[in-house]
Amino acid sequence: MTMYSHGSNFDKEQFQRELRQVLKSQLAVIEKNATTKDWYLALGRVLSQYTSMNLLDTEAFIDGEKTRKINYLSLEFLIGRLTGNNLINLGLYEKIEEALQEMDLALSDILEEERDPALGNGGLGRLAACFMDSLASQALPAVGYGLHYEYGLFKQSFAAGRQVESPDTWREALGYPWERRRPELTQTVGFWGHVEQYSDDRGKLRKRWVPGLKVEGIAWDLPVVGYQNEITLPLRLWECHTGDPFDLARFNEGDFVGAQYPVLEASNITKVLYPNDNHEQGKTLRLMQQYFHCACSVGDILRRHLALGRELKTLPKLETIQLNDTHPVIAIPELMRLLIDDHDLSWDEAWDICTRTFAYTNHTLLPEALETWSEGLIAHLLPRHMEIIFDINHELMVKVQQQWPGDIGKMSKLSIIQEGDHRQVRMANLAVVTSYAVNGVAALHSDLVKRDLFPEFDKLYPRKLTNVTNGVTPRRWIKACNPALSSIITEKLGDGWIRELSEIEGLKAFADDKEFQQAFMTVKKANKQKLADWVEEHHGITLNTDAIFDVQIKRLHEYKRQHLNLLHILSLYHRLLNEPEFDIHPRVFIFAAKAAPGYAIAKDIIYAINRVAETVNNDQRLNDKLKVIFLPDYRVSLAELIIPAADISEQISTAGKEASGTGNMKLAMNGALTIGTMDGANVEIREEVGDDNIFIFGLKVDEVKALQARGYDSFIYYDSDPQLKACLNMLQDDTFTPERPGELISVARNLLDYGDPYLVLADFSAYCDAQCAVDKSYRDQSSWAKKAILNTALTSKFSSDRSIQDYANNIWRLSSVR
Ligand code: 26Q
Repeated sequence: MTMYSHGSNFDKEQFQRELRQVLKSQLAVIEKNATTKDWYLALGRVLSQYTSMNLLDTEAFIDGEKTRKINYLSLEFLIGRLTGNNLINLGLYEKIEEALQEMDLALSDILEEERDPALGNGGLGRLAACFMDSLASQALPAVGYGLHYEYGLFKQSFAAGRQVESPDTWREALGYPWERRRPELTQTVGFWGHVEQYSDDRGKLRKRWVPGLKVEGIAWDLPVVGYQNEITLPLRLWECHTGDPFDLARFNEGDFVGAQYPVLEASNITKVLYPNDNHEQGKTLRLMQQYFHCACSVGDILRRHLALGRELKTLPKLETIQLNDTHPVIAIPELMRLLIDDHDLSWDEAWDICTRTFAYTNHTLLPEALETWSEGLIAHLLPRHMEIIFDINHELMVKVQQQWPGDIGKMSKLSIIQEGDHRQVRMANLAVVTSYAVNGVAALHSDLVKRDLFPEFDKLYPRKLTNVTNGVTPRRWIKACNPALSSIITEKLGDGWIRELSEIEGLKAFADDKEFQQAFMTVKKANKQKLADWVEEHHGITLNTDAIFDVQIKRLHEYKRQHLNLLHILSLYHRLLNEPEFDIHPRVFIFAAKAAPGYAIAKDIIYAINRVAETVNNDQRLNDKLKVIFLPDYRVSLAELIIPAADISEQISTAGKEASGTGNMKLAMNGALTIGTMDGANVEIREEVGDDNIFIFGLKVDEVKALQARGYDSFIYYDSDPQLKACLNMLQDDTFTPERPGELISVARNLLDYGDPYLVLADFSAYCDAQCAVDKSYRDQSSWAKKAILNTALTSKFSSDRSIQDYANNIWRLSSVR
């Protein structure tokens, strides 16, 4: 491998020369005029020269291997900043820090200049990024395939408390230093047009798709650097270029100007990431994105396979295509089309290959998030694919008939085509039918996938449905974001935990050790101070670091119930003002969340929290007992600042709604105690840390179901609980918006008149009790320290290295490259 592997052959003087050279020759900046930003760009470019070489070496090395390779297809990779992370993984952090110091430059300042590439919405995209880190760190052969959006997730700011969105230009004017254009990998992708039959040279009747428009997919590679192991995997992102509009003459003869519309539409394909999280909208451009992504990625996988002189029938043995939710499911008919139409395989041969190549991960049970596309739209945009989907469905219906003869209900429930006035294609059904493995993302979620979402498929395809519990990379989410914690862990245990997180269980032995408890709490306090300083500097609000830092950071969604948290804050406010005997340990409630721009009630909840914050934070009567802060523009780098500082992790979704959660894992590893429902991976976190070290409350999945079956009436709770009534009334009168009474009424209405779809009121009192237990518990600092240490010690299961091992053993059946 290259000389830049572990930093063992690092030549400081050479690095300094290269840095100065790049600054001058590539950025055209004279050293004495260089800004921190210039140094950041120069540093990124120098380092990415190292990783580019590692990338090519790894590529050649993997191609030579006879093992199966993983192709992780995802519309989102929420990678976060790369420079600091890559320095750690290259083993160069301290060396570069020192080399820069000699030049009077502070590495930490330089790292702050990097914009977060926000090529994802939230959990699903961040999971893909953690998985790439774990694949590389465990030297497993893999490629991540995604889209090169020009604009990532919108930037969020607040204007008078309301969310305002602005475009995210993550590549800035001078480009992103870590990406490399790979023009030799360009793919061609078709849209629209028609299917024609023809007879080939041997007189065989065949079909081919004649697209109305062709576009180009340009590859950009980002390096995914393995942890100090010389491996660098490609994250390959496709950018859409529209070529010559005259192609269209055939497509739409006569109407020259009108004929440009498809080109205009196509030229937007990779312009912007759709900002929806757990909600689909059925927009044509989104389907174009999905198909563009799949056509480029499947094209690249086949190109690699064939370039090595391999036969198509060995594809399933050598390549697995893991589908990150249904977003890339159109890859299935695309591969079928290529095998049948372009490579002249029979239907059965092609189907055999596809059903042994694809695997699908489900991330949601929410009905509004299950993707369906109108048949008409697919037939227009991708006519050949629609035919193939019908053919796949035909075979499925035959199989369903064999299993349940004469049962029309089963046919209509399992059909890929949802019948009705406007027929819809159910992407999850297509995924389940074709994939050789289907997994949920936490034990509870996977059970519900079997029990509630696909019980018939579970019967039809025994053992296909399985679980792989999510995980997060300890490199970014402990080592990089919490260096102080990392130091005290390494002092006790050595640094093996960074590679093998189960070693962190060794901390258990120090949970009762007063000295270690002190050290742990000192680290926590320092991290709180760091966050407080940042908040002071950027938002002018002073936080008391003796307070409990109580954190809810995640997308804003009704099912995640930020408004339950808000109601509890209102109850504290109300009681502190009205009950002389009532007292609490000071608490700082920290929120960060983006709402989808079209999600009105989510935006109203943000507004309500901001207005409450303003009133509460300025109410002198509270004696600093209560602070509420909503930090704008939640993103990976902000999470890296908040998580190490958290005492309490809010994981309070309605049971059965959060597939897994991954923030819950990051917070627990960093010594925050969870207050949460029996939902998603909370269930497994509780199993690991034990009941004494977590605050579980609220209705369980079966209780939620039973209550809804009985007929849920939120007014019953409102009328019978005076505390709750007072809180909801505060939202309806002018307590927080004196100049505009009733402005927060939509949140209360949602919970009362609109039926409270996520059972906030039903869980309110149990939640308040659990919060009371948190307050009591925090007053015993030594016992709290023990609980926090045990959270760090006992959550190693949630390393994404373990998730990837589960995939490798149970789904991909891989062995490590080395
Ligand atoms: C679909 C169609 C059209 C436009 C957008 C979308 C879309 C985009 C993103 C639908 C869903 C998402 C994201 C879903 C997501 O992040 N799910 C989360 O996945 C995590 C990783 O498995 C889990 O931990 C979370 O529980 C789950 O909510």
